[in-house]
Amino acid sequence: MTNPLYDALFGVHAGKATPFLHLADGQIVTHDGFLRLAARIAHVLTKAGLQPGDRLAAQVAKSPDALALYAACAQAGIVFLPLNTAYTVDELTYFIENSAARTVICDSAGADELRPVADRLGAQLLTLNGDGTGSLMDGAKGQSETYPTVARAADDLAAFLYTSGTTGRSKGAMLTQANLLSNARTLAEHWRFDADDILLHALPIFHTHGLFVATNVTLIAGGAMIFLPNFDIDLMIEKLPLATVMMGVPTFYTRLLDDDRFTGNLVRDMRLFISGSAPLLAETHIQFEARTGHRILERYGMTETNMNTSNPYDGERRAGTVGFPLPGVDLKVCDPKTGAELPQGEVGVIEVRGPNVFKGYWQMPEKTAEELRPNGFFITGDLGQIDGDGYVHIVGRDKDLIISGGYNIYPKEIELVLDAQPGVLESAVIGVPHADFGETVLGLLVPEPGATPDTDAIADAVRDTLARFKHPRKLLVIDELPRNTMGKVQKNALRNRYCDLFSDNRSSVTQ
Ligand code: MCA
Ligand code: AMP
Repeated sequence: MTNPLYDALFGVHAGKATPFLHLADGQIVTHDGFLRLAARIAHVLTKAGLQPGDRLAAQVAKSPDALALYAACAQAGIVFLPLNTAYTVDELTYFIENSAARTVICDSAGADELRPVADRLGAQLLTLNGDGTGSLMDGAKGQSETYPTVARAADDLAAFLYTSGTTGRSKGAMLTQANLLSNARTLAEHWRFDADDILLHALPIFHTHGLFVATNVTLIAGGAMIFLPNFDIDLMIEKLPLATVMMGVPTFYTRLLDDDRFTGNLVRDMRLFISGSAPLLAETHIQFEARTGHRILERYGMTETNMNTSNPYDGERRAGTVGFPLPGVDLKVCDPKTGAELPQGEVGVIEVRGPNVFKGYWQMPEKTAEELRPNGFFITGDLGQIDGDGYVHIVGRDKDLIISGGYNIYPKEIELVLDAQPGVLESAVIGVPHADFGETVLGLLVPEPGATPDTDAIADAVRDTLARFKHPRKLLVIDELPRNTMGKVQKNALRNRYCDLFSDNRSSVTQ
């Protein structure tokens, strides 16, 4: 009996004293040391009563222990549910309840607030802090460093990642072992990863990009990572000369280009820079090449699908495009209304099919049916076009989504909070260009007749409910929302009206 994901990513490294994680302070965690750490954690989880197939929700700081928790879940057959560290208790409550997570792991600082929620929902609470303290690691101290890997089938669930929806309700995307493994294999081969690679890892590990793309690809190739807690420009400049590959969201690249210490000489030993999660401006691509001689390789993916397309490793990495469908991925551009495939060159909704495409949304068969066709094609909601050479261009979105610094924000979720505030008749939330984050959130409020909404009080209410990165950077009170003849709010008109609000002023980042 085997566990395909654990065996290929982790088990294969048993006994290897080679470096896996290079930490910011210079400490090294070897491949074998990492596996032993994961085994000890797996024992704690099993002794706590977790069974294969149970969900474990984790809102923890990025650390080797947090990554080992992922490996431990894979080894014990537990479904890993990583959560953004910015989520509020309100948001966490939904995820814990919806997933029926049996165990919740959080930072000690948040434990008092979360414990009543966990108790009410019948989940046990353990703590894990960024410095390796907390009840999870206390429990792991005396445990055996080997753990009998639980057998899993390729179609068994490995992880849930929540993705917000246009209705404002988050959906748990169910990812199987085969989804993660097939994509890791394809990407490692496509991007030529090997055991000599050292990936500079400054992304969070609660999303596909940092966890599955960066980490799984490095693991499957047997390489190492310079594992930084977050994106800190000074640390990036210090560590870049030691790396061979970097993965980042476009904000990483624009922030590096804004720093004079970032030069071609600094990255002379680098072999590859990869960008994704949000559109990389052609201008950034060009400036980056002029500064370093490297052409950034842009790829395109989603939580539900892992990675779908990539620019070529050897061929032309074309600025403003996301390259070609990956081997094994079918991609077509379809009429948004009929679903019929459109002729090459026309703009339509991108649909994808392949071993990378998820199993569906947890306990939401109707939502799954709306987006996943019976023939296996997933309707991405991204608008695209395929050029004469076969390169895929993302030209817009058929879904109401804002991407800020690589984080997805669904306006509906914020509008629901704004609409409920005193004096607000209705609201519209839009994304407007922002020099640092690509896009940022603008909230537009229409007052009830005779009312004057208190924008400070409204900002406080948003702060209590939603994660920081979703907060509107500005709230404006306007007379009315523009609507079309069907009564639908014309967000494009609003986006055009407010497009210059933040575009060239980095100091307007804060509210
Ligand atoms: C931080 N803040 C943000 C964001 N990040 N606000 C909006 N959007 C954000 N992305 C808040 C902070 O809480 C802070 O609030 C203020 O904005 C300024 O923070 P700053 O220090 O400038 O930000 P930072 O901490 O340096 O973070 C920026 C970042 C980070 C490095 C770009 O957001 C990041 O690591 N993004 C990567 C996200 C990612 O991994 N996405 C992949 C999703 P205050 O001023 O109140 O303190 S997976 C995916 O999309 C698919 C599958 C794919 O294709 O990969
Ligand atoms: P998520 O739901 O967090 O998985 O985000 C997926 C979305 O990010 C996609 O549907 C796209 O809209 C966007 N995205 C990811 N990579 C790219 C890219 N390279 N260019 C443009 N948009 C991207």
